Amino acid sequence: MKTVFSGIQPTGKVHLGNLLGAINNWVSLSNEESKNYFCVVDLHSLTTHPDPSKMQENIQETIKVLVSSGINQKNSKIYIQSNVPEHVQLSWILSNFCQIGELQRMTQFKEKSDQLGSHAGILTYPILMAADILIHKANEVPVGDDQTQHLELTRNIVERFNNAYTEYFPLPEKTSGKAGARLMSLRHPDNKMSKSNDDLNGTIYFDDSKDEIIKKFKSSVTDSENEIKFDIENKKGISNLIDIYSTLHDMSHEDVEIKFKNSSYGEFKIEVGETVVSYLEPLREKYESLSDGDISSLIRDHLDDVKDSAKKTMDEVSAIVGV
Ligand code: AQP
Repeated sequence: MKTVFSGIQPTGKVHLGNLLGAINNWVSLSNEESKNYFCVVDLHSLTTHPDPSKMQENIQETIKVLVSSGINQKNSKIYIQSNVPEHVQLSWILSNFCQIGELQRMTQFKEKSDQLGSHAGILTYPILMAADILIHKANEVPVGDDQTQHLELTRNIVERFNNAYTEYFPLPEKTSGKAGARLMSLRHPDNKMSKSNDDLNGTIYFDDSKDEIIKKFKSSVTDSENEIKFDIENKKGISNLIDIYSTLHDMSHEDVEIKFKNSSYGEFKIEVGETVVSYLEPLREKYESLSDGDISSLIRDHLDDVKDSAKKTMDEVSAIVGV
């Protein structure tokens, strides 16, 4: 049976990119024959120096969204990274199988160190991510396209560790949804949609109201033509809208182009906005029905299994490396 791991940072409100690029895929996998670990990676989020007074609220809110999205909890564990210290222990061991040059070449390191200053946490973050995946010996990692490089690095670490000792860790594979793997900002379609975008109008948050969503789509940046055509090089804005619409209607880009052949950009933007409103509505209703008590008891219920799995790996790895 395959083991799946994926994580999300509690750095702010969950957005449409997180949902279509990652969480929807988690929901599908949770209905398959697999053992799944979905983790709120609070230790990762420290790399951006978040406000400590907001941390617990963000963690609760993120877990509530995961539950509301419909993850099947029969075979899935949802937990908080810092509750399982084995992640950090394993990260230290794995750091001995990773080159400094590799870390410096990571696109996210270059981008984030420009924004935040290049502290060691931003550099070594991908090693902690490798430990997140390997602490449960996961072989499948459903993440958005922005994580491709980090997954490759994890695979390099696995190969080096296994060559040095014994074939212990599986080689994890990345899986992404067909579309929606990289949603772009509605205002700045060169940049990915993100929790921490400066321009809040570029991001659709899970709890945006209907009016806010329609307004954001109406003011989305497109181009000076009026042809609804998927062209990621020359028409980034409209391609992003086609991607969102096609993902939510399970249609190909070509079928979306045909359907809206005679529509204006303005009409199409409203259609995409309404599609997103209908998609988010049940999620928000479920979210509002959950209490903080529901989330606390879920965390308690899931934690024992997670700790057992992490401890088993850490005991075995300790024996392999001789500590
Ligand atoms: N725009 C996106 N399109 C598709 N997938 C995305 N993901 C993030 N943004 C997009 C995927 O969501 C999962 C959780 O991401 P994360 O919160 O751990 O980290 P992130 O990639 O740094 O997300 P944000 O929202 O952009 O946060 P900030 O602003 O804090 O950096 C991952 O699988 C990611 O691929």
